[in-house]
Amino acid sequence: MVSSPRVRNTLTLFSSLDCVVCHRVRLVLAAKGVTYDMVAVDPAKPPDELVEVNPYHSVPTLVERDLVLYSASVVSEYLDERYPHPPLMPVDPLSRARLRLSMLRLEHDWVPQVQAIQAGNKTQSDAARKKLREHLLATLPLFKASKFFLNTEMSLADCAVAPIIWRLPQLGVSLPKDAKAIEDYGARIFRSPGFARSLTAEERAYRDGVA
Ligand SMILES: N[C@@H](CCC(=O)N[C@@H](CS)C(=O)NCC(=O)O)C(=O)O
Repeated sequence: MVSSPRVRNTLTLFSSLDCVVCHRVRLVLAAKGVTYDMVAVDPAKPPDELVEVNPYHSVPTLVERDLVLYSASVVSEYLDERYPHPPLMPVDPLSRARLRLSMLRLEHDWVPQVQAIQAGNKTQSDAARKKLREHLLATLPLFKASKFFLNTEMSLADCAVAPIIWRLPQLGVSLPKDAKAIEDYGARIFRSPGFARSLTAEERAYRDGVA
């Protein structure tokens, strides 16, 4: 949860107000109930304080005293270890490896489509919309198979998947009726108090009144 500006937290998150990757980290923080200060960043104009600490100037970037972390996967895994409750990774190596691989696939295959829809020209965004829809439909059996993504409990993978599902109406990606399992999955996550806390006002507006 983002705290009042007068209270200085030990954690500072440089985050865009509507980026799917930043939302992933905000959801981890919210699921853990961790308070932090958020510095809102326009990725096209990174502020000097971010440029000084992150060679890639990218968001999300987490700062905790002398520690500076970037890349959503690095930040998310650190937060899960630093704040162990509730755990957002299973304990057995096989399940952990599966979830890590699924998050990698998401970063490589899904996130670029989201970003292309938001930033590309019409041809690029139409092609990205089609690809994202194909990825989602190819993954339908996984959404049907368990309550959360590849797991019985909420995990870091859900923190990566749910921000994408949340954005589908805004991205103009519509799914067929037989893909209802994807919207049902989203609804389960969107109902959690952590999800509502993870949203910026800009993101809340994508599905007004839902979280
Ligand atoms: N691989 C990075 C990608 C994050 C990302 O794409 N961030 C965008 C904003 S949505 C950004 O900071 N772009 C500006 C830049 O990379 O210079 C991560 O996981 O954190």
